[in-house]
Parts: sequence; C-alpha cells; structure tokens
Amino acid sequence: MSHAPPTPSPSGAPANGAQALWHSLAAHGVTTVFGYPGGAIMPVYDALTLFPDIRHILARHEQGAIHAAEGWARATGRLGVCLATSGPGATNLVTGLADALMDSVPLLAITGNVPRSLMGTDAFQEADITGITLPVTKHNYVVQDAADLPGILAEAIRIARSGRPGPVLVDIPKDVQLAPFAGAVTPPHPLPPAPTPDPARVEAAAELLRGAARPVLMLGGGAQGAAAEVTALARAWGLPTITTLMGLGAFPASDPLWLGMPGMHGSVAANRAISEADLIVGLGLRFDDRVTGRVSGFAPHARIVHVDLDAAEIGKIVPTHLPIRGDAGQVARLLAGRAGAGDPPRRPDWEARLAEWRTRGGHPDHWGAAQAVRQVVSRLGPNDILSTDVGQHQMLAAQLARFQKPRRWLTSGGLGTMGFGFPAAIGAALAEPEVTCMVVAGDGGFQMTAQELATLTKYGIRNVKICVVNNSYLGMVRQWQELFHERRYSEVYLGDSNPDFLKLADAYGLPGWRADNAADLEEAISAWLAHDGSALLEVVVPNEHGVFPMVPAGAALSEMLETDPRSPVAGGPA
Ligand SMILES: Cc1ncc(C[n+]2csc(CCOP(=O)(O)OP(=O)(O)O)c2C)c(N)n1
Ligand SMILES: [Mg+2]
Repeated sequence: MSHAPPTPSPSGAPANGAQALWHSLAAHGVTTVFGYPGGAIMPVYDALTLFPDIRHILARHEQGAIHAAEGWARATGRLGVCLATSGPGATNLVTGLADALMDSVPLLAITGNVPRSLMGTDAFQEADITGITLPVTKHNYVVQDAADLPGILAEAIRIARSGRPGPVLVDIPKDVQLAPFAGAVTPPHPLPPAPTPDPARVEAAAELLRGAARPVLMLGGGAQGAAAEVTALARAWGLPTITTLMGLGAFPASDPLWLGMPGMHGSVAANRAISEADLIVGLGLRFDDRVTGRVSGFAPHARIVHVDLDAAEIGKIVPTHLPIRGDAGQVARLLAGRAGAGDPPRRPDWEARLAEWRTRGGHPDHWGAAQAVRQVVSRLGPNDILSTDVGQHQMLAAQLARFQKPRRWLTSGGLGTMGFGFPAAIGAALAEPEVTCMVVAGDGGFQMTAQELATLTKYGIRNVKICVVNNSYLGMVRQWQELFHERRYSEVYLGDSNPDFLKLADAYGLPGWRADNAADLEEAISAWLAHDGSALLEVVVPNEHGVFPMVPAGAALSEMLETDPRSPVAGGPA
C-alpha cells in the first residue's frame, strides 16, 4: 500500500497533526532538528518534506541525535530539538534527557508512539516513554488530540527555556499525527520574568562582602548566560573567582582573579581558597558532590551566600547563610552596583596566600596524557569550542584549557555521560559553522558514539576536529582501581581490541594523524588543524598517568592530594 504525498490545506495551514507540529516548530524559530525515523513517527517525517526551511540532521543513533541537540543548545543558549520513533528510538533518548536535566540544557524531544487504540497493549515498539522519562525530564506530555498540539508545543518550549532550563518530551501517538487538524498555530509564549531578588537580601550580601577578609566568588553553569555581569561583580569587589566544571568560561581565565576549578580534580588554589574562605558567594551552581567533597568539611570557616533561580537547590547540599532566589546576572548586577566607587578593595594577606597556592599542584614534567592534552587545548582560539567526553582526558582538559568566553566549553558535568563529546561537537559545529569545534575524547568514550562520523560525512561538516587521547584504558576507572582497589585492574583494558582509529576515520572519509611523543604531536596538531575539513588526531599516551590534584571520594577539599604521589611534578599552576 502506498501513501499519497502529504498535502497541505489550500490555505497553507496545517492539514493534520504532523503538519501542525512542523508549523509550530517553525513558528517558534526552530531551524534545525536532529533525529532518526521509524514506524510510529512516519507521518511526521512525511510532513517534513513540506518544510524545506527546516533542516533535519539524520544521526546514526538517537543518542547521537540528542547529544548533538544538546551541543547546539549548550553552545548557543537556544533550544535544542530532537526526534525519535516509539519504543527503542524513544528509549535511546533517555541518557541524553538525563544529561540535559542534570546540566540544565533547554531541549525539546519529540517522540512518536503507537496509535492511542494500541497504547497499553504491548503493541509492537510500544514503550511508556512518558513513564520512563518522568524522572529525567522537566516535564513531559502525551498529546491526545491534534487540536492540542500547538498549545502543548508552545507550553513545552516555554518550560524548556524558562527559569532553570531543561528537557521536555512531547510524545505524539501515530493516530494523532494523522488526525485532521483545523486549528491555528500557537505563537510562542513569552518567557516569564525571573523572580525579583529580595532587595534586603541583596543588601545583606553586600554587607557580608564589605566585612569579608577572605571572600571567594563561585560560578556555576547558571552563570554561562551572565558572563559580563558576573565578571563585573568579581572585578568591582576584587573577588578571587572560582568556576566549576559547568561554569568554565563564565569568567575569563586570563583575569588575575581567576583561581580555576574547584572539587575532585580542582586546582590547589580553588580548593584551598574554599577551605580557608570566610565568605563564599555562589552564583548559579548547585554544590554538586564533586565540587564539595565531604560536605561536613566544605568551607568550614565561610558563610555562604547562594544565588540560584531554582529554590530547590538552595540549602540542598550546603547550609546556606543567605539564600537569594534570582537570576545570576540580575543579582550580580545589583551586587556590583553596591561596591564602592574607585579601585576594588585589596586584601594583602589573602592575596598572598592565594598567590602561594597558585604555585602548587601541577602535572608530570614528561610525556603523558596531561602534556598531550595541554599541547592540544593550548591551540584553541578564544572563540573556538571545546567539547569533551568523560574520563581522565575530560578532567585534564578542564584543568588545562583557558576559556575567555562563555559557552565555549561543552562537557557532560552532572551525568558524566561517556559518548557525549563527539556528537555534542557536531551539534555545536552546525550551529556555528565558522567556529572550530574541537573534541577531546578518550579511546573508550569515543567508541560509544563513533558511528556519528557518518553524520560529519553526510552533511559535509568541516569544522569538527576530533582528538582521541588513546591510553588503551578506561583510564579514569583504572585510576580509581589503582588508588582505591590496590591495583586490581578489573575490566578496564581496551588496548588489545581498540580499532585503528585512523582507519576508522578513513572508513568515513576523514583524514587522520597520529602522534606518540611531544615533538611529533606538535607537528600533527598543526596538520590536523590546518586541514580544510573535519579530521581526527590520535594521541597515543602511556597509561600509568593519573589525574591530579585529586580529592578522594569521601575526603574534604582540604585533604586533596596535590600531586601524583608517584610522579615528579613540574611546578606551576594545575
Ligand atoms: C556511559 C558511561 N558508562 C560508564 C561510565 C564510567 N566511566 C567514567 S570514566 C570511564 C573511563 C573512560 O575511558 P576513556 O573514554 O578511555 O577515557 P580516559 O579516562 O581513559 O581518558 C568510565 C568507564 C561513564 N561515565 N559513562
Ligand atoms: Mg582511555
């Protein structure tokens, strides 16, 4: 049986639910969607042929599609959109939804489902995707009536984008996609304004700042959209500033006030500063356990001012002296305005201690993963994007890259999703075709989504530069086994079975370079970056290197191991 081609109504208005979906997305400014078709979403894909202005990127796995949508959203701050069919297509989105929820990424996921008459019968490719994704979405819907579709989409997009952003899933049964549609598209809902910060609390925070001898500013992912304001705040009050893994780039790394990243693999300066501070002002962060270390030992001398849009985050982990519910940028502007005119206050004793801590920590002075990652990321320009996968290479990149601007650092922070880095870079590369999007991935994680090499080829994407740091191991797990399981290396060796990464790239039409020492790497990086198009660089490194500094799980930040106990270390900041 063949289907007639989709026909819009003579007025150009949507004729069925599927067409209403695309009309609505277009009306909301959606230009690019990432997806993968299947039986239960065929009417939507059929209707797509009527919308030449919407670009659909066919991934090779739904996880690739959703991480690409995340990369798009993380780099631009705009909504990412992905599509999948019912059952296995929809369940393949689950990891990406959880990832986006943890890292507050505005995302819309559209899934097809079996016709309503079959729902609940274990029909072919039926999955209760709203049930499955309830805990990993900000909200989700099953559309029961095509007439509701535009209103649901407008609401879903508002929820995804407003307040603390997050993923929203809209599940559309096949019969609803096919149902005649007679209504109109709902225009975008205005985003509700952020809650007005309580002026008395802002004044109280300014008072704490005036009295602080050892203040620290901590910025999280919520500050990515407020880089100018938080930078002005830090400079107005002369605040030593720490950016979490999610906050990297919200404050320029070149500023002498920057102390680096806190937490498990944070800098000595950041972790010591937190441990000795008498005041911490935290903006747009959630005091994740990887940031705090043992909570009872976190910032034992500090009063904590916590600014967040999400009231549920305030006081959730660390006792908060002064909670302020509000937008990071707005509160930063108000607080900066309360600093005295003229030069920021100086705190010579505190500055001297910070200066000493900055000289501590560091990486081995010989060839290894740290040196390799340093060589690679030091080639990034101020506007370039760096996307990482998860593991040792990720922490090294976070320690060693120097971001001057927000939204140039894409990493799976909260969920720690291996397989994230490469497809996220594809999404960013499509959003910003003029910008180099570098991926630093491990030999393990790259293989979780390496099939997306085909997506680069299919769409002629020229600005993704993939670096696989090949240590032949699931390095981060190996490091924990080494330190905490008496070197019982259990199921972490990949070296006997890794592919030839250059041949793998070649199979998809991408050129590749390989290096296994510093001098060759320098040349290989130049050729890899100079190549006019996407390309792969494999860096072969010895496997015995660990990532330090390190706060062992369960330890306080002040108990950090500053350097690898077994390796000589070069001086200089971590
Ligand atoms: C999907 C997923 N599975 C398992 C893990 C646990 N895990 C964290 S880091 C890591 C090792 C990563 O190895 P590789 O990609 O080679 O990076 P390396 O640490 O060697 O730099 C593993 C298995 C994870 N984070 N995500
Ligand atoms: Mg590895």
